[in-house]
Amino acid sequence: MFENLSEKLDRSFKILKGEGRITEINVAETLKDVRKALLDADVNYKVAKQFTDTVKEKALGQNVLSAVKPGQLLVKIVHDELALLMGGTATDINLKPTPAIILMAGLQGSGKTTFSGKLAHLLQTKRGKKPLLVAGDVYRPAAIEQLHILGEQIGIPVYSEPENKNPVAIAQNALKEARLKGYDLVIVDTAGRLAIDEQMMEEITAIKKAIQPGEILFVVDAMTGQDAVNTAKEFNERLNFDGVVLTKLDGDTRGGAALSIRTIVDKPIKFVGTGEKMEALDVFHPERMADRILGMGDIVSLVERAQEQYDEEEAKRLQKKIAKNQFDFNDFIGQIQQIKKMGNLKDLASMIPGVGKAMKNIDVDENAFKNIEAIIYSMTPLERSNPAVLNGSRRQRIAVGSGTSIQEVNKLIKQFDETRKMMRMLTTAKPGSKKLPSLKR
Ligand SMILES: Nc1nc2c(ncn2[C@@H]2O[C@H](COP(=O)(O)OP(=O)(O)O)[C@@H](O)[C@H]2O)c(=O)[nH]1
Ligand SMILES: [Mg+2]
Repeated sequence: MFENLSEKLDRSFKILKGEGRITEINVAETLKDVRKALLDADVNYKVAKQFTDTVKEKALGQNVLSAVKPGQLLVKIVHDELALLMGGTATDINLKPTPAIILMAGLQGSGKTTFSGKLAHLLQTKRGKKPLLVAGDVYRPAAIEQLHILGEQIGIPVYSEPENKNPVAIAQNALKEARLKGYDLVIVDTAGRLAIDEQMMEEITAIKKAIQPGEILFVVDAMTGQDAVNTAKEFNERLNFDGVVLTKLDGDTRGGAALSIRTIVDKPIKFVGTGEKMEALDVFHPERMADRILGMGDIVSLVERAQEQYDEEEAKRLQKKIAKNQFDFNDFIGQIQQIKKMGNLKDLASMIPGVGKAMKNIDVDENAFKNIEAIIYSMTPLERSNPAVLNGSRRQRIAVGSGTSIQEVNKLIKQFDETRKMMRMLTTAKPGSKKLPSLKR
């Protein structure tokens, strides 16, 4: 995400690196490149011009301190302006009154249904809400089904009336149901068309009027670039929505939409979707996004996401097992699942400063775990908890069962043994003791 833009910005700052002072001439040169980088990233041209004008003004007004190089100073100014452009600080959603009502709006395929599920999941797990999802897309039976499947996955009930073709009535009925059964949050998914049309606008306006949502979120596919900005504008004129959700930021997007939407419609971006999984949702932080665009890496998000998935109790339990040399294949597969839960590996790695660029041309094999998992799943419970029993004939059986080869099975077991040994040394050794292996960095 944003790789193109950060690379280009990086290059334009290089022009300034050797310079001792920010002058009208060298800043103009650099900013011309910055503006071009923004335009290439699909940022609206007016927004790009306004942006570089502001940066220039600020840069020239600064006394360059001797400790700070002009290039660094300009990066800082650009960073702060980028964050401002995207809204400055994070904006929360309105969860009042009870039940709070959130209405989704957006074109077909923008990710409304997926996001409805993700948001319900997030608010249930993080904010202790009791949500009810409402299937308001009545035109395609598959749409109702899709929401039911998501609801099941995350354990959240879905209200639908497959025979009813009136989304306004369905939304009202859902609200009654929520009041009756004590749900404190109602998330209404709606239908979208492929392009903006009058009937769709009237329908969603009618739903808005009937249920008076405290929060209307406009969902938009970040990959649609400039079009995203135009659609946002039209929806905003009709609905006066409260916030924007940018989906598919995990894709090959140039990211310009994130930079322009805020300025054009003057509504905050509140969430970003970064994958198809229900966990792939981030609260939008303008500051952090600016860091990321400029290649500083989004360490804070990374740490938060990792912490969320990592259970401390589990860690303690594992540590004990390791110390007693009881770490087995069950624990091993548990660890693999933890890593997988954290989402797309490349995406995670790209949040680490410096790694984003290095990873650009490397394909992280998401299937790397597939064979390992297949092998472990082909083991009997006894074998998983007592790897020592894995003799030749057992290994042969596992290879056949998992569709791998005996070599692969042997390799995995060998690696497992070595990892186990290493972990044990690391957890049981006292600092300074001879048992501690020297780790070369
Ligand atoms: N990669 C990726 N795919 C997404 C994301 N959000 C939604 N999708 C996919 O985009 C497609 C359309 O999403 P859907 O929720 O059905 O859109 P709707 O028509 O607006 O309800 C589905 O295949 C989703 O799995 C996202 O953040 N990242
Ligand atoms: Mg849908």
